[in-house]
Amino acid sequence: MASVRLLLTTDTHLTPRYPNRELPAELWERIDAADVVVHAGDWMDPELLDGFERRSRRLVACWGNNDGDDLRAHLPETAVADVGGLRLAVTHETGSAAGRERRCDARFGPGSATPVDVLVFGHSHIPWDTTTPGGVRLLNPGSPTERRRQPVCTYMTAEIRDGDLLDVTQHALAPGAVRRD
Ligand SMILES: [Mn+2]
Repeated sequence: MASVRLLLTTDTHLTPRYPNRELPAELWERIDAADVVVHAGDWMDPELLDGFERRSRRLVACWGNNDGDDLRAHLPETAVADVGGLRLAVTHETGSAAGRERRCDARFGPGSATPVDVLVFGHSHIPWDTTTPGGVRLLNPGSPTERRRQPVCTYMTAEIRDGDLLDVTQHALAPGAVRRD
């Protein structure tokens, strides 16, 4: 059966405020290798979306609270797609960690208006991987450029085989791989 390689990222925060910041080469290599690329918003630089669209075989993406009108004109607040037999949603914000699973079940769980198997989100820059009581896998890949209080910058890969989400892996970027200023 077909397998689908996923690259998950969010909160790339490329902004003129940090003119030397760029997306780590390792992440571009993962984007090139993926069947489906997911970005959960806060791109900030519209040119980065152009780059993702050029280099991704398939892109599933949304805008974040720091994205301007140009990005919002090209992306939804929440994207939903069928990927490898799974229903996948991507949205930027899910609120605070407390109560996240309950809120995500209400929005995306069984019986909701938009039931999905997997929800990719961002905003906190804190990696997250849990499954709600309703069975929705919640994944925040963390930021590849702006780690804030986390020890390292991160992204995630996963694979869908026979309709199952497998091999969900959080990758730490080496400090030298990230130009942050
Ligand atoms: Mn944000």
